[in-house]
Amino acid sequence: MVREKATAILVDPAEVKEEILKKYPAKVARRRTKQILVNRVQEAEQVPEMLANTRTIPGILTMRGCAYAGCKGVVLGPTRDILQITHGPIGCGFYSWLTRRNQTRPGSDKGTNFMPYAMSTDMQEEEIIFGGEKKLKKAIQEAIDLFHPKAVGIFSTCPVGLIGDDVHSVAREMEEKYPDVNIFGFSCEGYKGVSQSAGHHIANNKVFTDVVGQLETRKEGEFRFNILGEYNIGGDAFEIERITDRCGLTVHATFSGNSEYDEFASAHTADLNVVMCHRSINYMAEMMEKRYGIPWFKVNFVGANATAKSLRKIAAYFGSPALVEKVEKLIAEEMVEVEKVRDDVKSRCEGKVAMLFVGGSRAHHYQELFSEIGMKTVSAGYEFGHRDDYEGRKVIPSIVVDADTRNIEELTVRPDETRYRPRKDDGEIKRLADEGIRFSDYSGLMPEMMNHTLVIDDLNHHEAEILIEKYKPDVFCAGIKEKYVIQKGGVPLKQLHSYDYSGPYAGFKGAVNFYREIDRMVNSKIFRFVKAPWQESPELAGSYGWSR
Ligand code: CFM
Repeated sequence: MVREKATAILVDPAEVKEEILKKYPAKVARRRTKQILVNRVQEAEQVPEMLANTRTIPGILTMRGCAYAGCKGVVLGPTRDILQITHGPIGCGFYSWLTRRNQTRPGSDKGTNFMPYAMSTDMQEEEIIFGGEKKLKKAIQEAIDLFHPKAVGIFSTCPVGLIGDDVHSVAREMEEKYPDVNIFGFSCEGYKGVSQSAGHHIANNKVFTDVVGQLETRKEGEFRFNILGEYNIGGDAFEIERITDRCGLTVHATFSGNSEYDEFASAHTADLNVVMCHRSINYMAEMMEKRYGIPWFKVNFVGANATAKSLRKIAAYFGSPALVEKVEKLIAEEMVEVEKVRDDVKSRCEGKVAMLFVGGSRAHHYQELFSEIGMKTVSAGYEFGHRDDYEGRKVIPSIVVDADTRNIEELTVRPDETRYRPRKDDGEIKRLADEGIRFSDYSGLMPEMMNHTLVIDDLNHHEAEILIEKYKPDVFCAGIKEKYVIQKGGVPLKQLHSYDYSGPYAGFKGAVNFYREIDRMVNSKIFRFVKAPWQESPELAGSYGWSR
C-alpha cells in the first residue's frame, strides 16, 4: 500500500500533543506537557517557555548521551595532538573512538595525529576494588614514552567518580615528572548532569583554565578569528576553511574541528570569536570575552544563505572595504553552482515536510537548508538544549538553577591583568550593533520556527511514532538510535550527527551536497512500500525461558 501524503497544515499540533500525552501516566504527562510546545512567536521574539535541561524520566528511552561523551567525544575528541586517555572500562573509550566522524588533517605527513588511536586504562575488577590511580599513572607514562605528546587529557568515566580516583592529583604528579607536557584531567563522569551538555561545560572550563593563554604565538593575517563550536563532522570545517581562506580571513583556532593544541593555547590572541554551536561552547566564548576582551557573535555556516550572511557579518566586524569586496565576490561566485542545484532540487522538494530531532544546535541550523529547497520543518527539538537554545539568551536570567546544574563548576572569570584588550571601543560595538550584529546573543530555535509547529525537548520513541503517524513527514532527521525504527515505519531518516557516512554539509559545497542527498531521499519511492512487522501484528509477545 502506498502511504497517503499529508501536508503539515492539515495537522493540528495541539491534537498531536494530546495524543502523545494520552498514553502517559498522569505524573509523566504533567511533566511532558511542559516539554512539548506548540510554537507561537510574539513580539520581541517571545515564545512559550520550554522545560529543558532536566532529568529524563526513568523508564523513558531517551535519545541523550552522557557527560563523558560531551567532554571527551564532543569537545576534545576532534583535536589531533592532545593525547587523550579514557580512565575507565574499555567500552567507554572504544565507543567514543571516531564514531562521530570528526575528521582532521595534520599539516604534513610528519604532523602529529593521535586520532587513529583509542587509549584507555581498560579498568578491571581489581582497579574498581583497589583503586585505579596506579594504573592511570602507568598508562600516562607509557603514552608519554611512546608518543612524546605536548599535552595529555585524562577523561573520567562513571566508575572513576564512584570509587573516588583523583585524576587531577595524578595529572599534577605526572606533570611534575614531565614539566614539558601539559597534563590535565576532566571530572566528566558519565552521570554528571543530565546529558552530554554537562560534559561540554566541564570541557570548556578545563580547556580555558589549563590550555588557552599558554602560548603567545600568532598566525599571520590581518583578520584573525576563532570559530567556536564547529567539530568538523564529515569535513564541515574543511569546507569552512576553504571559504574563509578564499576571503583572506585567518581562522586562528577552531574549537575543535581540525584543531591542534597550539591553536587552543594561543586562541586568546585572535580578534573575534564566532560561535557555531551555541550549546556546546558558549561558556568558552563568554570566558574569553571576560578575560581577554574578545567579542563574540553567533554565526551559522549550515545553509548557503546562512553562510553568506555569516561571512558578511565577519567582514563587517573587521570593517575593511577590501575584505567586504572579497567576501561579496566569493559569495557571487559560489552561489552560481548553489543556485543551479538548489532550483533544480527545489522543483521536486517544494512543500515537502521535515522533522529534526538532534543534539543542541543542529535541529535549528538544518532548518535553513530545508527552507532553501522549499521544505517545511513542522516539528523539531533538541536532545539536550537548554532554555536559551530554545527561547534565546534573553531568558538566561530567569533560568532556575537546579541541583544537577550546580553539580558543574561555574568559573569566576576576571579580566587578565596584562592581556585584557578590548578589540573594539564601545562606539564601534554600538555602530555594529545598530547595523544588526547581535553581540553575545543567540536568538534560539523557537523564534525562528513557524507558528503552530511542534517543538519537543528530549523526544522518545513513543512520541516519534505518533509524530510519524500523524504528520507522515517526508524525511525525519535524527541519529543512529532512531534510524531503523523510523525507516521501518516507511519514512527515510537522515542522520544529522554522523551524516550517514556523507558530508560535508556546511558552507556552499556542503549545501549542494545536502540538497542532492535530500532530493534522493524524499523522492525515492522505496520507503512508501515498506511495511514494518508491527503494522500487521502490532503487539509482539515475548517470554523468558528455554525450549529445546
Ligand atoms: Fe553542538 Fe555538535 Fe550539536 Fe553537540 Fe552532539 Fe554533534 Fe549534535 Mo551529535 S556539539 S550540540 S553534543 S552541533 S555530537 S557535532 S551532532 S548531538 S546537534
